[in-house]
Amino acid sequence: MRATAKAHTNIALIKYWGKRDESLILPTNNSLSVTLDGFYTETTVAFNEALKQDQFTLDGQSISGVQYDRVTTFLDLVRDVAGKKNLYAAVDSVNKVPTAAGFASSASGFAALAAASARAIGLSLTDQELSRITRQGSGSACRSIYGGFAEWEMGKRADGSDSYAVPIAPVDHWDIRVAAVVLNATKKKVSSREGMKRTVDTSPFFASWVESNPVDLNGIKAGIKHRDFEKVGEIAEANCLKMHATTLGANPPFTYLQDTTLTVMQAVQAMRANGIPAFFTIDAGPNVKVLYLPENERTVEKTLRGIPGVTDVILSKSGQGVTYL
Ligand code: 2P0
Repeated sequence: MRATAKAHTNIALIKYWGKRDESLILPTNNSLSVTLDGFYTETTVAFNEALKQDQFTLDGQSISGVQYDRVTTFLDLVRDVAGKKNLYAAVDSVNKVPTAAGFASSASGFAALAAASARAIGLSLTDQELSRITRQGSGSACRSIYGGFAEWEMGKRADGSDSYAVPIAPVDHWDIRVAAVVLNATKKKVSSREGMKRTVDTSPFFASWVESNPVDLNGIKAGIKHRDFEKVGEIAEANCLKMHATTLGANPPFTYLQDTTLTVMQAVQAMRANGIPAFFTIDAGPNVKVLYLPENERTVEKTLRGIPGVTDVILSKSGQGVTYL
């Protein structure tokens, strides 16, 4: 009745931006990511008949409120699948995702929680089944089940049974690197959940965002297959810019890009002009992630550290999928 799982966070190269069903967490487009070895969550789940409710500690602190509610709502789902309605759990999570780096810890967090809780309650799930359940904790988490590159297939069905991630290429297929650029920036005002919703509901650019997705997706999959870094980088950077463009058309309009974000974007493009292949991608926040190849690591790190407003640069390789400890 007890299991421990480790899951890494991931960075989307083709972004998930928009839901067609908010409670089941069903997206309006496929997305594709690379799992990162530098950032992870380890979670132990112990179901215990003596417990009257779930307990949740994160980095040794007892958690209540919205974060606790998201965990218990997710465990209800696992209990439901296992047919063990009133069996509560003690959940103990340790997060190795520095919040300053601007990665959503919800991806590694829900992937580790899903894997540990499913195993602890005695469910034996395929990766696809695990990914489908994980999706209902947090959308991007469903891609963290796999190492290397993974694609979340949006699915068509209203019940979400065909919406889960699948592996695209394992971690040893291609050694591409990601630098997380930490910026001197202000806290974001619009959460990704709220930002996504506002964009879907009000942005006239949203329809074209969805429409242009299959071309980006097919192009990047071909690029990954042939280890074509320029192609993958160009598509990832353009896809990220399209996502951010949708927010400017929302009502009320908003953007996650800050002045320091733009400075880093321009520095990355200047590196390219100087012959160093490097490309940026940005999630629902001000921080920038830079894609590069191992042979350029020193130059890329040095250049990024020299940009005004950059407070840290954290380098990562691509990482493994879920493991059990
Ligand atoms: C992604 N993001 O594909 C995109 C790119 C942000 C920008 O997934 O509501 O925390 O839990 O499904 O997964 C952030 O949203 O949202 C996200 P929910 P999530 O990585």
